Amino acid sequence: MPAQPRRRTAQRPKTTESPRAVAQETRAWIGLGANLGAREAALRGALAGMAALPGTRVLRVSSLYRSAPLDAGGPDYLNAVAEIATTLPPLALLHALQALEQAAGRERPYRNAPRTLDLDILLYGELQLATDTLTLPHPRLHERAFVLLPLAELAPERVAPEWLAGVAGQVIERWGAVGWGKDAS
Ligand code: A4P
Ligand code: MG
Repeated sequence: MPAQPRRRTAQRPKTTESPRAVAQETRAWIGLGANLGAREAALRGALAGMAALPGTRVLRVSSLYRSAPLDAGGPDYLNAVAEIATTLPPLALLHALQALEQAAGRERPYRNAPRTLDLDILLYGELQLATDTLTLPHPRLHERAFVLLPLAELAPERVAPEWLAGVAGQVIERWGAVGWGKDAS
């Protein structure tokens, strides 16, 4: 019987790296608010801070909105929403956002106290979660014009028309662009 030609097995490309799982990016929407100090600068600083988080990109930012504090006291708020893509898991993202709040001088003397910076995770993909430290979607998302209007600019499919109708009585003013990223002058 004639000798069979030896079959060559395909060579794997040589690599010095070990195989690694590629972390999946999740789209998330972050609510930004400030009603103490240099409010616009704090929001711009927070956007830069988020863009510098590991595995995180700031994709889009809504307009700025100005409104009186809802269920709270103090000066008027400036609010906006940022759409991010991140490989950080939800709790790591929350802790990273809280570190940015601290760096902006956030103090928590009492609930809903005026603040130099508030960063809330409004939506983390489609995730639904209810733990002591993190609730997703954000539990008061649907009740607030200062969240729904900027969120509807970026992700109208995530904002039910009846929620918008429910906040139609809340006085809020579109204040302009945040002036961050390509919109910065
Ligand atoms: N927490 C649970 N779920 C989340 C989430 N999805 N994102 C926990 C962020 N945090 C979440 O938050 C208290 C705790 O909520 C955190 O420790 C976290 O484990 P906080 O920021 O420390 O305290 P807070 O600000 O008193 O609570 P929160 O939930 O941020 O307050 P709200 O309900 O957002 O209300 N009026 C206007 N016009 N604009 C505003 O931005 N903001 C508030 C604050 C009231 N009125 C306002 C505005
Ligand atoms: Mg908060």
